[in-house]
Amino acid sequence: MASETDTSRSRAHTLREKLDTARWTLVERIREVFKEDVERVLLIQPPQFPEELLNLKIAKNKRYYNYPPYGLGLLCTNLKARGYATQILDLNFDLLDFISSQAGEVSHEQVTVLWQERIRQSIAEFGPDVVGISCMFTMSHEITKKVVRLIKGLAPALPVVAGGVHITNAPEIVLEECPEIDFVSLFESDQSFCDLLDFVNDEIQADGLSQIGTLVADRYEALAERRSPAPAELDVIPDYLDLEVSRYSALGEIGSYRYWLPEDSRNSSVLTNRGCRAHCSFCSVRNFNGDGVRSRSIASVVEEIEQLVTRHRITHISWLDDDIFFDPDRTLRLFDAIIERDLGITWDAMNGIIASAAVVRPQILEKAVASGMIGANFGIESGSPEILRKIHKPSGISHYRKLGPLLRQYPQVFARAFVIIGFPNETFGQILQTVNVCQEMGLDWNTIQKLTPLPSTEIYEQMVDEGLIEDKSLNMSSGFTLFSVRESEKQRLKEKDKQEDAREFIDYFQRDLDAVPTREELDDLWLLVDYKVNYEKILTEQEPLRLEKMRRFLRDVSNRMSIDNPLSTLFVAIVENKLGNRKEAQRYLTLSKRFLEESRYWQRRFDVLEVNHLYHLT
Ligand code: B12
Ligand code: SF4
Repeated sequence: MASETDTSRSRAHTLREKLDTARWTLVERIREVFKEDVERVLLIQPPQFPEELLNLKIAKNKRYYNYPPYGLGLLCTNLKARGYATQILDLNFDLLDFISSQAGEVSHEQVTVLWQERIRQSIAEFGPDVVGISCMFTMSHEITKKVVRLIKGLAPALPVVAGGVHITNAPEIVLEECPEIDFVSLFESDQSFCDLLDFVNDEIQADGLSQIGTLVADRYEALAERRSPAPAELDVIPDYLDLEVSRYSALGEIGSYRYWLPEDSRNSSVLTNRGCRAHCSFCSVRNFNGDGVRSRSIASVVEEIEQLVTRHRITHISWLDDDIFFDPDRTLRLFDAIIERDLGITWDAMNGIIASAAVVRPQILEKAVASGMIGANFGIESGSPEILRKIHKPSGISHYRKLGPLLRQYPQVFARAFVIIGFPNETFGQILQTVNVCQEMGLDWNTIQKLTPLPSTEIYEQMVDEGLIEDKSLNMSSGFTLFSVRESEKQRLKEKDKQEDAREFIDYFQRDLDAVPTREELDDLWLLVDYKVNYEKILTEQEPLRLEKMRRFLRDVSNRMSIDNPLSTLFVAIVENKLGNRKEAQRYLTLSKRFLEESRYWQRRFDVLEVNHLYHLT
């Protein structure tokens, strides 16, 4: 009679023969890491700002992002359906809650102690069999590593799985830099993560494993074939367990239109489509979600909104979609369904609507507004046809020319453009074309960003080939914008750190337009573009609703986002003056003068922008 060991050896042998090498390697590694069955799953959302860059004043102003962890909520629903007990630890929420609850100053040390303590507490009290950690942004890379190391320090044998967009985009870098992570979960993991745990518990066979990677003897091994959730599997509503969904927007931003919403607005987010029809070369969405767009049923979307309204008293939704206007007929049906339910919500689309999608069927915008749209970003990126072609933007200048007048029919909507400068080999002249197109479109605001080459994107490869960035690196120290600090704020901080950096500022558009700006020049160019597309137009604006929009937006910039900024405060004064609020105008004018006197950086820029005379206009 064969012994038990013989039987299991022969079973292993048969399995080994049936599986390809990669799958077998993963199976062995899973058996090595998971010593016990899994019942309890702890899911962690790390802080969404690099700890060392945390600006406590901005946190107190509730200006950091604070979204309920949608992806983890979906995982919870699916895990619970398969019988697992789950807990979500949202460290981002906990930290912002802590900071805002303290009357006085909070130190960075206190913040660190707090998140570490929360993890300790959860592990001790909940007793997880596995920890799942989410990492969406490249700028959360370092803090994610710290969180994982703490967990492994506390419980070395506790398996740790990391998932999310950044993990998927750079799995090898993540594992190399943080080998304490046992497995990376790739792509949309709605089912694949549950499958992994089911496999550990012998509920499914090895061929059910997918989208998972690990390090074996320092080598990256993965089952990297994508198994995106099927359409029916998208009709899932996130289970936020006991998270205080109704308090999230009171502690930070959800969407970016707080200034355009009632003060007591309670915001949350909803996802209706996965993926995007386009393939812009700088964007990592296609790598993560795969080709094309998959839509959820409208009934499921509306049910989710209804639950948010009734359970959490949510009044405003920020769509998480990358391509919210995909499939015009479905989009119209969705907006009609929202109108029919009469839920009294407003909504925003802050991820960059495809401009061509908005102009080819103007009825979509009409229904969007009727169903509650109060704010939207449009992905414009550049005003140079050549750059738009190179980056495969799905819209062109002709669409942008139509978009401006179309949006002016809905003055109640705060419309913004996303603009990028610093594409590889982009000249000053091409950036000037962007300035001209933005001025012509005349949207309420233009959000300008310097290009960030994200791992796994076409532009990243291109820049590696051209020797502009380092391969297999996050290029974090190369001066790219990995974090949503306003560019002028970054420059100001640099100046503060290093007095001699208050270098000359010049109007680059008066120089050789065929030249390509250096990275340093791009920092200054950012301010110049910002001034030309956002501030200049205010000087001639007379329309009261547009001025009101500027008033609210600039007050938000001056009081909550940027610190001691004489430009935004000067323009608040100008707008207040135009609206007849003389006292407020005076107050902001005095503030602006004081900030200007204190900063050599700004004095140089004011000279070149020729704005000093504006102090006499109000
Ligand atoms: C909504 C959104 C935002 C929102 C809110 C994000 C949030 N906290 O929920 C806000 C406005 C804050 C935002 C801001 C930014 N964003 Co954004 N954003 C998105 C967007 C459009 C959708 C994200 C989302 O909620 N998806 C829906 C949920 C269901 O998916 P998910 O969370 O990824 O979860 C799934 C999987 O990832 C996985 N998973 C997730 N966690 C875990 C954990 C475990 C254990 C496992 C197993 C699996 C798993 O399973 C889930 C179910 O499938 C994505 C694009 C995209 N399609 O991902 C860009 C995206 C994430 N953003 C991006 C960028 C660049 C930014 C900004 C830097 C923009 C800027 N320059 O200012 C800022 C940075 C914010 C900051 N912290 O400073 C890039 C990120 C690239 C990168 N590597 O960093 C993306 C990919 C878009 C792009 N153009 O490439 N963003
Ligand atoms: S349209 Fe937006 S989401 Fe789609 S690929 Fe381009 S940048 Fe990414």
